[in-house]
Order: sequence, then structure tokens, then C-alpha cells
Amino acid sequence: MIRVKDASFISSASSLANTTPEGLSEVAFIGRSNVGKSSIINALTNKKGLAKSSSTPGKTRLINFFNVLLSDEEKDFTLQFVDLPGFGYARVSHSMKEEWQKHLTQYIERRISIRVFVHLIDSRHPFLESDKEVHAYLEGIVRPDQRILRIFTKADKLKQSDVSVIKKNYPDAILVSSSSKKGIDRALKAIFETVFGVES
Ligand SMILES: Nc1nc2c(ncn2[C@@H]2O[C@H](COP(=O)(O)OP(=O)(O)OP(=O)(O)O)[C@@H](O)[C@H]2O)c(=O)[nH]1
Ligand SMILES: [Mg+2]
Repeated sequence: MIRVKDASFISSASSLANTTPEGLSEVAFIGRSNVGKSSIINALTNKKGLAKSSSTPGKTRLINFFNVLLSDEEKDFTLQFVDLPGFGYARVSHSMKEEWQKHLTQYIERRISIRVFVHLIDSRHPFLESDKEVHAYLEGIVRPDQRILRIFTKADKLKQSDVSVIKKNYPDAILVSSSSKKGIDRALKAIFETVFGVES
């Protein structure tokens, strides 16, 4: 089984120009503000407070890099998890919003090291137009060496009937709860296999 041995904060960047050097394979967590991007990084690494989460949307304002050391019992692997600001956070001035989105899209489109885009979707709202737009956007820019993984967050808030609806519409759906940790092992395995192309 794949597990995280260690995780640590590396740096924050306000734009692509001042990011850490290209190199380690990166997993970029993308989604609407408040969907649970920072929380899933903490759950996956089993480190509360590693990424700053908040009930107030718009908490993450920079591109934050975390070094993650994984092990599959035999070998160690290193990845970089990247916590990003949310798409479409409205409670800032229009010009500031445009500035954020510009830096965000530059990082997403031009950063060579990105191997996986983890698109997080709030499982209570699985069919939002904004998520369809994000998915279409990612499909439009994804390079042959990159993959898109869809993960549904906050699954602890769902009734079984809601789970069935998601599974029917997204047969490969990975549902997770960062609070109860349900689905977290499966999400880690999926990320690992997507990056390294091997079964763990
Ligand atoms: N019930 C429940 N709440 C969650 C879960 N994951 C995150 N939350 C809550 O959702 C809120 C937002 O979580 P964050 O991780 O800060 O969300 P984010 O996507 O990083 O938000 P921004 O940084 O603003 O873009 C916080 O109050 C979290 O405690 C989950 O699995 N279940
Ligand atoms: Mg955040």
C-alpha cells in the first residue's frame, strides 16, 4: 500500500515567475473556492494545518508548494503537491480577481512539472456549470504527459442516494471526505498510479 512518510511546506509564489524551479512531478489541486483543496492536501499527507484551510472562501491566495515523500513499502517516491487559489472567488475587487486568474492560468498552462490536475468537485453540487467549464478548460490545455483526475469532496455530507447519483453519472468517481478520511487512501493511490503509471 502506498503511504505518505513525510510532507513539508516548500514555498509560496504569487506568480509563475517566482515559483520553485521545475523538477519534481507536481500534483495541482484545482477547484472552486471552499471546495476543500487545502483540506484534502492535509488529509492526504495526514498533517493537519500543513495547508491553511478556512470556512471563509478565498483563504488560499498564493501558489503553495509542498514536498511529499511517499513509500510503497519497497521504494520511496517524491512528489510536489500544489495548493492553488480557488477559481471564481468573487469577494475581491474585479481587477484583483483578474490578476489572480491570470497568475493561476499561467501556472496551470505553462508549468512543465505538472503531471496531474486534480479537479475537486463539491459532491453536494456535482453538476455545476462552473465545474463543467473547468473540466472543459483542462481538457483543452492538458498535454500528452498530463492527466486529469476528478475527485468529489465533502462526501460525509451525502446520503446514499446522492452517492448513487454521482456514481451513475461519473462511473470512476472518487469520493472523499477530508474530515472523516473516507476515500483518502483510494485518492492517494489514484494520484500515485496516475503519476508513476504503476499499480501500488
Ligand atoms: N464536512 C466537510 N467539510 C470539509 C471537507 N473538506 C473541507 N471542508 C471544509 O470546507 C471549508 C473549506 O475548506 P478549504 O480546504 O479551506 O477549501 P479550499 O478549496 O482550499 O478554499 P480556498 O482556499 O478558499 O480556495 C473548511 O471549512 C473545511 O473545514 C470535508 O471533507 N467534509
Ligand atoms: Mg485553500
